[in-house]
Amino acid sequence: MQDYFKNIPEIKFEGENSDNPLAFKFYDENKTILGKSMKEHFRFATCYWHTFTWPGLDPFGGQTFERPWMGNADPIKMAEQKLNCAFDFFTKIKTPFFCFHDRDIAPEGSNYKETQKNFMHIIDLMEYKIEETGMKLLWGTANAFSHKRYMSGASTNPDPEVFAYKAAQVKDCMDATLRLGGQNYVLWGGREGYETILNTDMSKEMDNLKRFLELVVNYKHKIGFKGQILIEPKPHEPTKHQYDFDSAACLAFIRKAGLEGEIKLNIEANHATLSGHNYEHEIAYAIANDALGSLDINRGDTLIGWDTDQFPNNPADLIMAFYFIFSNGGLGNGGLNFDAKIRRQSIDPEDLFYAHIGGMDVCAKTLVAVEKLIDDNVIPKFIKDRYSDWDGELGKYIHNKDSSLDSIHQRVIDNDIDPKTRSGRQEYLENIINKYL
Ligand code: XUL
Ligand code: CO
Repeated sequence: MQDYFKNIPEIKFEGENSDNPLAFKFYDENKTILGKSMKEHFRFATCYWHTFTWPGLDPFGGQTFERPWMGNADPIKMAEQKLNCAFDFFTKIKTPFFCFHDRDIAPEGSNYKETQKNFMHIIDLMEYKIEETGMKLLWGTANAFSHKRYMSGASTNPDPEVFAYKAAQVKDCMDATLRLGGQNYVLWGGREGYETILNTDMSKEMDNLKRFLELVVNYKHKIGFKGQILIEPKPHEPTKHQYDFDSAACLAFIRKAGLEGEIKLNIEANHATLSGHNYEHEIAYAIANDALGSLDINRGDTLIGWDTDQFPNNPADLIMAFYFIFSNGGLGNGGLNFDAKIRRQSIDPEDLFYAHIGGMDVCAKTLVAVEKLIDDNVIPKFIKDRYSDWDGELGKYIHNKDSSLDSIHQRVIDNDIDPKTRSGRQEYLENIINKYL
């Protein structure tokens, strides 16, 4: 049953000079860096959907992967086999965590009751697997976007029955996440948006989405789930206008719903770039608003305008993102989930390992650079100095609650204030960053 990965050994750290493609060159899980082991810092997770469920389709072609659990046999048997192979993979690649959608792990039945039965059957087996292997669940989530019932939205559907169906799904998935010791619960609004305003009541949809989030938060407290509830920004794809566009849009929504402090963000690299930002912007924005929950790590392709979900492969893309995270207390309850898929031509079992090894090594390499960046204190000091006048008399005066637009106006005149321009030193700073890469 677990034969699919039988030719792959447990992946070990062999160091930079190793030529073994099935070994880590930089990710040494026990290496201490910035006061903690790499394993504790990253909290890597393998994702079930891209790694075990996605069959290799693209818009022009079907399945390219021939996994034993993707055959035509009994769907429950297939799900069981997938579970066994997934845990075999987890224990060999040694990501301490994994993540799943309800529909990744178990098939839909002919009605909701049967779907629930299928799901609970796999959750029972998964609970046993977790005990046996010591793997941990970083987060669970419900897939409320693939089935055609969700084509016009899930909690933002014009039909309340669709809202109710999603609510049922999320309740089961939150219960399962709690039972499996999951540390977070994620809501990605895959179809929470719209295609055309011609058929859309945006204010009603946003109101229903708000109601949905309230129900989730209330239920979290009811069942005593101590993990974080996270929403995952993405600007478009599948819908044209998604309500959870980017960190800023999500935070505005969370605040309007009065759920600040209750919901944080799961930020994904490729979603950031699709929204016209980069990963570090989205992360820094979340940190500045005390809303960083967890990260989906991957990369897009600058020549392709959709969510290619590739594995990260360049420390230059990650260094500032990691700098913000690790100089602000790290990932906490969150982790780094590889929401990334191998290319559809990478059809062999080894390819799944090469991808994860590469991703984990790139993160490790970047963290080593970030440690030096933090220790050398050149860039942090530059930024601090750049704003240091705010600690001076004028800066304090502006923030004094007794100051006003007209009193500041008076100061400009009285003190003959005439600001001198100062260089932002971008190229100088870019050269410094290059030193660490
Ligand atoms: C889709 C995406 C999802 C979420 C979980 O782009 O990122 O896989 O991470 O639903
Ligand atoms: Co994601």
